[in-house]
Amino acid sequence: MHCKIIGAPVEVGTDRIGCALGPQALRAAGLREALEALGHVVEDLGDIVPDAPVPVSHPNAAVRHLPAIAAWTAAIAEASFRAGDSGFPIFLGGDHSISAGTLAGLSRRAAERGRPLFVLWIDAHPDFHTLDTTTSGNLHGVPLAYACGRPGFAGYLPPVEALIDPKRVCTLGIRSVDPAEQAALADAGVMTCDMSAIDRHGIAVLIERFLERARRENGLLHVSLDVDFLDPAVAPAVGTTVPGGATFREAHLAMELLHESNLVTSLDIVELNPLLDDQGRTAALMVDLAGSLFGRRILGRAAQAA
Ligand SMILES: [Mn+2]
Repeated sequence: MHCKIIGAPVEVGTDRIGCALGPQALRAAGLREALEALGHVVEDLGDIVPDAPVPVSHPNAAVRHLPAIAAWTAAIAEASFRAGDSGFPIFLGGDHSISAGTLAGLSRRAAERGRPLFVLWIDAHPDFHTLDTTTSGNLHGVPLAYACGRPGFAGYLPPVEALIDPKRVCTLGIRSVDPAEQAALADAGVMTCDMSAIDRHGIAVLIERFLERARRENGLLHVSLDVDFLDPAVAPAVGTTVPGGATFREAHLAMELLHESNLVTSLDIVELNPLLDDQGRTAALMVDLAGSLFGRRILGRAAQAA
């Protein structure tokens, strides 16, 4: 695999500083080395630089940093479209607002290639607010709604050239949903696997169900991995901790299944806030999870029980 590492040091989608240090922390934790040790070719394309923001305001007075997010979204979408032509782009956040850009760029590329884009959104939150429904005003809560063409983004964020079909989206690990988002998710037909579903059925069954659909439609699959999917006890370096998250093994199993599927074509790693980390252990865990997604096994395949 030819991996392309692309940094998107965005933190204005949140209400605290730190996420802009995420790309450097993931690099320092050895992301490149981990992927190279698995036999992949790794190219680090550096960090995306946005154009200067253009002033714009929104009637929802809660909305924060809209001009900066619009500038970042345009720059990230362009970089994602370009990177999506070959190899496997890995986008390092940055807060989850970066995925407004990665989804827009990758869906445009998928449309050009004549393939449907599936999205596995691994997160404590669905990030399915619109500019009108957000009450926090933090725009890391809107990227999935934006890329799926929910109303109210036109004129504020760059137009999405190829909208993502929400029926090709699965949110996994959800445990904090606002009422407006819940209604919108149901209306849009997003497949939603909350923590309760993971407890009841096991994470493997849920993931396989979604992968089967992507396989049937010959889809490309983008994985957007938010640190807060994990339980804060194992991944403390995130500003939006929610108790009751995925365990270390559930997260690795998810990555192993995704690797085995051979369907994943791009990845976001988002919301790592190194200022909140405990001696770099969350950064190291995210690099380990990337290792599992790219083929690391506990034992060699031949040594495993069938
Ligand atoms: Mn998120």
